[in-house]
Parts: sequence; C-alpha cells; structure tokens
Amino acid sequence: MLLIKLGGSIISDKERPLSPRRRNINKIAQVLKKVNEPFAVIHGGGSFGHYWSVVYSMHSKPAKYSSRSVSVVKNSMVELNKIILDAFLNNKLNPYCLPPTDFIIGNRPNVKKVKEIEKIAKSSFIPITYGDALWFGNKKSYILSGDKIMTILAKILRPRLCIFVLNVDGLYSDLKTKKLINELKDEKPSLSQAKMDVTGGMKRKVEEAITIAKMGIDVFFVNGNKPQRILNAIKSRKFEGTLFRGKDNE
Ligand code: IP8
Repeated sequence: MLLIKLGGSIISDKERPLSPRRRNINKIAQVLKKVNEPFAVIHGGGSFGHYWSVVYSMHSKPAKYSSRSVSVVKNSMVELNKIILDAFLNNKLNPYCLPPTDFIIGNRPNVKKVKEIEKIAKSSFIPITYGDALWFGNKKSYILSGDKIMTILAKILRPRLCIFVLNVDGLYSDLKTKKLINELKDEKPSLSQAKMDVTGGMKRKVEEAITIAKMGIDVFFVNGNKPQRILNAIKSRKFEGTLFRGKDNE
C-alpha cells in the first residue's frame, strides 16, 4: 500500500485565505486514477486550516485554546476536505472520508482503527484523512499536521512507499539557485530560509520524511504541479524530485 500526502500549498493558495486550487486538485485526482495499488490520501491545511490557526494563534503544542478557535479550524478543514472529496468523486474515484478523530485519541493512534484503513484501501476505496485541530484531553487541544499523520500511519501500516506532493520540485540544497537534491543521503539539509507555518512547513516535512525513511520505507517529495511525477515515483520510472531512501532498503 502507498501513503500520499497532498501538501496544503498544492491544493490551496496559501497567500489567499480560503482559496482552493481546484485545477490542481482535479489534475491530481485524474492521475491518481491511474494508480493500480491500494493507497490512502492525507491532506494538509493550506489556506483553510492554517489561515484560521494563525488568526487564533494555535500551534501543534497542546494548550487551552478557546472552543471557538478549535471549532472554526475544524470546520474549515471539513470544508477543504469536502472540496477534495467532491473532486475525487467527479473523477470517478471512491473516496472514504476518515477525519483523524476516527483513529487518533489525544495524540496517540488507535492501532486497530489504523489497521482498518489498510483494509478499506484494499477494498477499492481511497481513505482520505487530513491535518486537523484535535482534542488532546484535560481541556487542551492542538493542531495535528498531516505530515505527522504520515509518520503515524507509516509506522503501523508499513506502506511500500510514502509520497509528499508539494508545490515545489522537491528539496533544494540552495533555495536561491533552486538546486534540487535528488537523493538525501545522511546529510541534514539546511532549512534556515524555508517558509514556516503553524505546523513547521518544509522543516517538519523533512523531519517526518527522515523518520519514515529510518523505518526502511522510501519517501518521495514530488511536485504536484507536474502530477505525472507522482506516477513516475510509484511506478519506479525515471523520477524527478527528492528521494529519502528507506534505510533498510540500501
Ligand atoms: O498542513 C495542518 O496540517 P498540515 C492542519 O499537514 C491545520 O501541517 C488545521 C492547520
């Protein structure tokens, strides 16, 4: 099975609040139709969840945020999720919506529920979940990043590979020259100039990718503006992007 994360900036315009990038979502859905192995999709918050998280100063660290802020963030994620579900349906894919509350309690996965995701994916549905504002317990809530969900699911489901679909070609060794790192070996990339958001932006993505690769699972960063690259990564064709090779796979 595969795990595919659709980054917030590829499915929405992060510069403009609450603006989905419907063309991109549609093009990605069309390409995903050609994938012939089970997969689950996780999407980010983009200019929906991140917009409201910034308005209400919410972060990934559990804290006593107002009920209003949690409700508004959650609502905006449902809105974005609905846009993606509709695009999948319109492209004759069968999405199966799974808010993260379905399989996460506090900040821990419910392993039995996570294992169901694989069964659902293998029964010709596409499970779709997303980063969200979650109840933590003790009157606290937090923002759970879709990137973190990738790691949580990867640990339990051991997918064949994980793909992060981005709004850029992959990881650049130099942001100015846009020199792409084709394969990240052991070096820690310098991300000092990378853009941050409430869940940590590219830095967080790289951290999760490294953690997943250490489990022995290959991780790809690919540009969702060129959706064919998603297929190339899946079908082991000549691929453009950044590979974090699974450590046991070398
Ligand atoms: O964009 C964050 O998910 P991410 C979700 O995957 C919210 O980090 C609610 C901001």
